[in-house]
Amino acid sequence: MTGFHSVYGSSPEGVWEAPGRVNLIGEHTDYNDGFVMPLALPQTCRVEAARRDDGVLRLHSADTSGGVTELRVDTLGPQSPGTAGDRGGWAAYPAGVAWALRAAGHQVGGADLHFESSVPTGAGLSSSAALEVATAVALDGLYGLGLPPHRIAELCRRAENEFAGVPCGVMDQMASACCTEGHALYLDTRDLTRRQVPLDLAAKGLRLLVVDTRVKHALGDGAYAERRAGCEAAAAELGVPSLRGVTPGELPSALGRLTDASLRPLVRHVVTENERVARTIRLLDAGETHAVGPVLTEGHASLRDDFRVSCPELDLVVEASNTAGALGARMTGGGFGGSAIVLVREDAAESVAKAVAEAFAEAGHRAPSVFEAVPGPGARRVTDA
Ligand code: GAF
Repeated sequence: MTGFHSVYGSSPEGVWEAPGRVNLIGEHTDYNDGFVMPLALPQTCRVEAARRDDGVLRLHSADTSGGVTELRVDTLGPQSPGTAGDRGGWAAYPAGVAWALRAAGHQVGGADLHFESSVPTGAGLSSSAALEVATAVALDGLYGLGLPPHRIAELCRRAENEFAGVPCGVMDQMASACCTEGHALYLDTRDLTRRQVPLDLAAKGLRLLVVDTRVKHALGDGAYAERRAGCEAAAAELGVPSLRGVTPGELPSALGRLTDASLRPLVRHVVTENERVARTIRLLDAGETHAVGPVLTEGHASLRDDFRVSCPELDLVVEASNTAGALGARMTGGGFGGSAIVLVREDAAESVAKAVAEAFAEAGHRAPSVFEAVPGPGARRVTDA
């Protein structure tokens, strides 16, 4: 018996899946119209779903206690009390997606949805985006909307911003909806132009490790929003629509023009990070994947020292990995906890992972969880039932 059947007493019409992600490079650039390069993880949010004709949306997750959340789709709204739009709990994400689809004029009615996710939560691996995108592709399938993946991503981002109240950029939803197996997604977040970049690490004798520090992060808290507001204030003072409008060559003069000194490191990070994405794509196109390592480490230093979104555990992953012979490492995602990625030669993967675990034990930190990231596919229908 499927989870859906045991909750709702009937069979689902279909099963859909959407992955979590890690971002190779391009951090805190997406809300500055910049460049990012995420890849989809094998861990996914899976949803079994069936259409309902009475306008009722029922939501159930195997990963949380609390039973079934029941809502009417025609009463959903970011501000309506008593709906999931009260911003409490996981159900705000799928409910927000139903709201965003309807707000965009798509004919979406009721549904029964049962979720089960293998994407760790609070680990900076986009469990929320996976939940949103899984909901969107399921509703798209149930109601025959035929939306393209990038449109799914945009609507999911709207749900997260306006319904769940998290001021994120579009990277995570685009990664979950648009990534393809064996590739990183090189994305210009200003106009969503993108390219699938082959990333066959094994063929190069390399591995990409994900180290989840198990320090929980929450994007909803003030620090992410503060960084975003700082970037917007700097862009306004510099007279550009976003920090994307500042080129590396213009950086020194831009920094000099900012009257609020606390904004300078934010600008420096965003401008240099966009340049690191450009360098990374050049290296990957030239087949020099191993040379991406130092770019990752440089990006980490910028996130730690200029953007100030790292934490001691993430810094320790980077330091211990590099000391043990990794090619490079950096925090990935929003920061303030969560995960780091480590690029390593295959024959050093085990010793590097061991060195990180030992460094954590010595520092008195909880043991991290380490796994390998192999670029997986984006959101998809898995089966009819
Ligand atoms: C989080 C956000 F959701 C993304 O939009 C992005 O800003 C990222 O942090 C930082 O690059 O994952």
